[in-house]
Amino acid sequence: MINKSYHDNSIKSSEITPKKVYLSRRDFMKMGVVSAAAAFLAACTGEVENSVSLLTPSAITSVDESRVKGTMDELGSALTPFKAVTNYNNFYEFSLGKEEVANMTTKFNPLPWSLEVSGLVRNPKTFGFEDILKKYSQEERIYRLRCVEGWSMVIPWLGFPLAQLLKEADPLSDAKYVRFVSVSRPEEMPGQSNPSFPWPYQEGLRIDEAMHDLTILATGLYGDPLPAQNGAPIRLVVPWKYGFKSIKSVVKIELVNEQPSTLWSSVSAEEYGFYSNVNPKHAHPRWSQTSERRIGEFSRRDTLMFNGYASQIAGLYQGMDLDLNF
Ligand SMILES: Nc1nc2c(c(=O)[nH]1)N[C@H]1C(S)=C(S)[C@@H](COP(=O)(O)O)O[C@H]1N2
Ligand SMILES: [Mo]
Repeated sequence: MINKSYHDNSIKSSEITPKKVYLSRRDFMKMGVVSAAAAFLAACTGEVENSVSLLTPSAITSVDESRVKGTMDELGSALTPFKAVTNYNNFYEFSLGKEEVANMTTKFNPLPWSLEVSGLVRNPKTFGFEDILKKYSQEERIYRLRCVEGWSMVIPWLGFPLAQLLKEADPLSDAKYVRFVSVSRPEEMPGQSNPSFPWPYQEGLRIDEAMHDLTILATGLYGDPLPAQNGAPIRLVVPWKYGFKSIKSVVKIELVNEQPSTLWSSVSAEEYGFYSNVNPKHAHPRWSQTSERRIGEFSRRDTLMFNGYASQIAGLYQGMDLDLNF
């Protein structure tokens, strides 16, 4: 039985002008300033200093947004305000209520953290989170995030290409897929007591998708360490796929030979396929995917094929029937 509230896009009245997401006219002016220089900056993925501090991620409640004032994604969209990015979250390990997740993370202390890279590789390794920050320099990536429910955000992540980690692990030739597993801490994550889900959260990518330069492991957003509600201390971000593929709080990355099972496919295979590429032409069985609500905007906008990243990733799916492989 599928509870209808799971990934349900029915618009609650509270969502139409969510209090925490509402932007004042002044904010709009601030975020929406179109300057050629800012557009150019956003089009590049700039290296930032490798100095992400090891603060307890959940302690961060605000950032200096002036640093990114006027910054846009490469399509000219403003960044979603920090407040919305960190107070409107899907993170079912904590709660099914998006506006409640942030407040449910008080018991979650991500550090110390270890990330295991194992399976069909020549160099299996378990990293401490600090090792990862030291080893891989963090760069800023401004990506659109499109939830399968029909809303989206533009988020300035800090992170590094997953490919760097995978190359170091040195996959064997029979490694065809990558399996990701989230942390299991029921004593810190109240939602993991919900028996409707096969915990821990799991995801998967084909190895060429995982090696693509757009695929990153994120360790921060808005220039600061990741808040707990966004998947502290390290999470996957795959911007051309529906948001649920971007698994949070990852503890294990395993190279495997067979297509891994995923949490959402095991809940409802006909609704949440393995690929889950953003595709306005492939409807969810219960709703259309042709448009989306950008958080902070008043009218809906068209959903773009592969979430606007088609020119960069379409080669991955040449010759594939995207309706069969949804
Ligand atoms: N472990 C885990 N990862 C997860 C989820 C989750 O519930 N648990 N939700 C997914 C969904 S549905 C979305 S839309 C994004 C939301 O990421 P954000 O809260 O950082 O915007 O995280 C994804 N990763
Ligand atoms: Mo989502």
